[in-house]
Amino acid sequence: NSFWENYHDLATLNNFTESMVQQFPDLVTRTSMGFTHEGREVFGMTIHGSKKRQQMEALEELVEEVEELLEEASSWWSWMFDSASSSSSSKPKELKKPSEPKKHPKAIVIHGGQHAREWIGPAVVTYIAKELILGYGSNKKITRLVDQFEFTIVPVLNVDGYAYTWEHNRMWRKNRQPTSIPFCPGIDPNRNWGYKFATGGSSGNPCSDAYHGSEAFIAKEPKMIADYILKKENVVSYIDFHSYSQLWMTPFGADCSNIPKDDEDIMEAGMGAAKALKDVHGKKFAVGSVCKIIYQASGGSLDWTYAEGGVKYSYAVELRDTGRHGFMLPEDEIIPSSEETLAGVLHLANFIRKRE
Ligand code: 0X9
Ligand code: ZN
Repeated sequence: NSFWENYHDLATLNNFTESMVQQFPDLVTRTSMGFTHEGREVFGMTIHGSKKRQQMEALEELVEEVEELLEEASSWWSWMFDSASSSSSSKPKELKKPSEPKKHPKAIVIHGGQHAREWIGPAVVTYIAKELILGYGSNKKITRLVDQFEFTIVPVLNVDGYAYTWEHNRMWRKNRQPTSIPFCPGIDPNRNWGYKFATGGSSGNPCSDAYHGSEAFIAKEPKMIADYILKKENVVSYIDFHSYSQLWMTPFGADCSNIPKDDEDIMEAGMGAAKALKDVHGKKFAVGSVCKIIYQASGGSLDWTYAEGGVKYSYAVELRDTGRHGFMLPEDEIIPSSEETLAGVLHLANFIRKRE
């Protein structure tokens, strides 16, 4: 756990991903999400119950069936010799083939670091990955979820911005793509997604921290996640981790009068997650649509993932705190923040498992 006593630079987070893959090759694969403007590669970990374990389960099923069959055979045997009983005796069943591990499990996509200075996001997200990986096979609830869902976890999405906060300016938020104004680089990735792009709550001024970019999906970071989700087809949940404010947010951000048709389920799952989170260290997270509980923001991630990406349980979460330290959340809050957020995520996944 000492890894989560500090924040880490990009190289260290990439090493973390790599070492998870090396240590647990049956469970974790490294996924390349794509490349940024400055040429950095964005990595994810894809975590899914190992084929080995699923095959073991299939084998156990088979053994059970053989045992049943043997029992049946022995009753046939006695029927043949006792010859008195009724004619309705059943024929032995055909042996079913063991069920194959599912080829297209439902997927859950989670990332931190869309905004560069929000360091708690990547820290929490790596912690969640670690818990899913180490809990697999030892923790019953986690094992069940990791067998059922394929988790794709991307610690840092906006890697160029993140590197910039470590090397030049701790308070940098946007990516590092050039704009029409040479001394004002950077697009806000979370204003550049393609649903109701630039329709309010974003800026056309390249010098603004909420600059939406010259067109939708011109920023590499939202584009690579959107492409990944479209290609997967079976993503049931998406969580975009930000800080700060302690909010568990639902669609939409672009328009307060636009209510998702799945609002009831999305809210129920979100409130359950916030409750599970609060039960860990008592932190309160408000639940509601982006537009209603913080402000109008178009071109945000979860609007697109919900409306265009087909991801029913789409959320954006603002982690700790409520403003005392803001983006500079002290390192000794990484572990408690991670523990509570993990509880929220596990609740959400379990809700989806039971409901969908
Ligand atoms: O303004 C934002 O992009 C987010 N707040 S932050 O302080 N982390 O910058 C909230 C955005 C809400 N989420 C989406 N619209 N996806
Ligand atoms: Zn943010």
